[in-house]
Amino acid sequence: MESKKINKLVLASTNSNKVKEFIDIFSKNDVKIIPQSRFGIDSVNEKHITFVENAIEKARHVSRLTKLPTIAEDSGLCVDALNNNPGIFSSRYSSLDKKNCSISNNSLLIKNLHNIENRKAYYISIIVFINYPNDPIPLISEGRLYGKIIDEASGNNGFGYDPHFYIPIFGKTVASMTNEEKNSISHRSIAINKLMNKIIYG
Ligand code: ITT
Repeated sequence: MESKKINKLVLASTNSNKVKEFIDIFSKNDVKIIPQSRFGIDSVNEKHITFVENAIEKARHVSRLTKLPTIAEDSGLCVDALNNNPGIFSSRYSSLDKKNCSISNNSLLIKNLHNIENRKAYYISIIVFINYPNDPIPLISEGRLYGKIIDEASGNNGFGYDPHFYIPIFGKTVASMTNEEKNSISHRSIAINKLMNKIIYG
């Protein structure tokens, strides 16, 4: 099978925590990640109703401005008892105008789960790769991490919902994991590894 060598990729994301995880995970594949901030590009409105459409929109926006092949991710927390919410609204759960208010997002999540026994949830990451803005065949990959939501925050690592997201097989929250532990099981690393296979061998 013929394989393609890639050593750099532009990442359409303005979330510095996410960017760091992408840099770490891709470095294992010897790929350097160049975030959109390096080109002074602002974020685009996430106006769609699916993760995949939002991810494509982010990638197109950055590829249009950089004229380079680009990857983007739309991710979120899907909670069983909340009809898979916050889902695509994960970064704006407590306020539609503000992204990444982790403290208020987490308080709202715990409030909405008050007296609810079913705490099953998963993180989902959808990553797309496009060669150029109007690429009709984006490569798309998905990763999930299953766990449950706990009321009491625990751990100082990670970001977003990590202090309340408990992974039974690890016996701790994602925020209590080291970066290496999180990257060994995360939705993001699963999606990135699948995407790398598609880019290299697809
Ligand atoms: P970009 O669009 O610029 O990449 P963003 O943070 O807005 O940044 P998303 O729209 O994909 O990205 O929203 C993802 C949100 O889902 C994120 O802000 C967290 O609230 C949550 N989330 C996703 N992955 C997570 C993780 O690994 N740990 C904690 N929370 C996560």
